[in-house]
Amino acid sequence: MSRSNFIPHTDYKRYPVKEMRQRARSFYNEMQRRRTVRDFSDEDVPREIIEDCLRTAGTAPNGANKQPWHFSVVSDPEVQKEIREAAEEEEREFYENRATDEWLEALAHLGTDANKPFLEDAPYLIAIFSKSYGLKDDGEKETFYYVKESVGIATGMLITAIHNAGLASLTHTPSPMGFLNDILERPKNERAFLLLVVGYPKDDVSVPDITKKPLDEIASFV
Ligand code: IYR
Repeated sequence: MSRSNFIPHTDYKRYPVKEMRQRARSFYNEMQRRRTVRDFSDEDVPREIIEDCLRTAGTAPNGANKQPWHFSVVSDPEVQKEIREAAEEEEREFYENRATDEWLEALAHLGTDANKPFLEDAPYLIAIFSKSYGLKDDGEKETFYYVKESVGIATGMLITAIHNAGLASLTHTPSPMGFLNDILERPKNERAFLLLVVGYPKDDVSVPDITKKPLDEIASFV
C-alpha cells in the first residue's frame, strides 16, 4: 500500500487515563441531557452557530471520503410554510391510512400527530440529503459508497453539535420526503434523508417520560 500522500497526524491528542475517564463520563453526562423537543420558540439563532454545527457534521467519517451529503438550511418563513404544508399532507396520509395499528401504538406515548407547527415556529430547518452518486463537471456519474451509513453518521454528529451548542433539535421524517427535492430545488442524485428542526425549546417545554436502555442491554463485551 502506497502511503506517499500521508501526513503526520499531529492533531491527535493523547490524555492521561484519569483524564480520559473524566472526559468520557462528562461527555456522557452532557449527552444524556439531550432530548428531542417538539415545541420550538421562534427566537432567532445566530447563523454562525448553525454553520459551525454543519462544519462538525462535515468532519464525519464516510465511504472513500466522497462526503455524500448536502445540508439545505432553511430560515425563510415562506419556504418553511411550504415545507410545513407539504409535510402535513404526507403526515395526514400516514396517520390516517399508511401507518399500521402497531406503528400508531408504538408512537402513542410520544404524543405526535399530523400537525407540525414546529416546521414554521423554529428558526431553522436543516434538510439533510444523501447523494446516491456524484455528478462530475462533465455530467458523468461518480460512484459513492456506504451512503446511508455515511449520512447517518454525519447526522448524528450534527445532532450532537447542536446539543453541544445549547440548542434543541427534532429529527422529523415525513415519508415520503420527495417534496423536499422540489421545494429546495435539489438535483435528482440527492434523496432527502431527514429534516432536522433546530432552535430553542419553547419556555417550559415538556418531553415524554421515557428512558434509554442501560448499558447491559445495549452492549456486550466478549
Ligand atoms: N413521521 C411521523 C411519525 C413518527 C414516526 C416515528 I418511528 C417517530 O419516532 C416519531 C414520529 C411524524 O413525524 O409524526
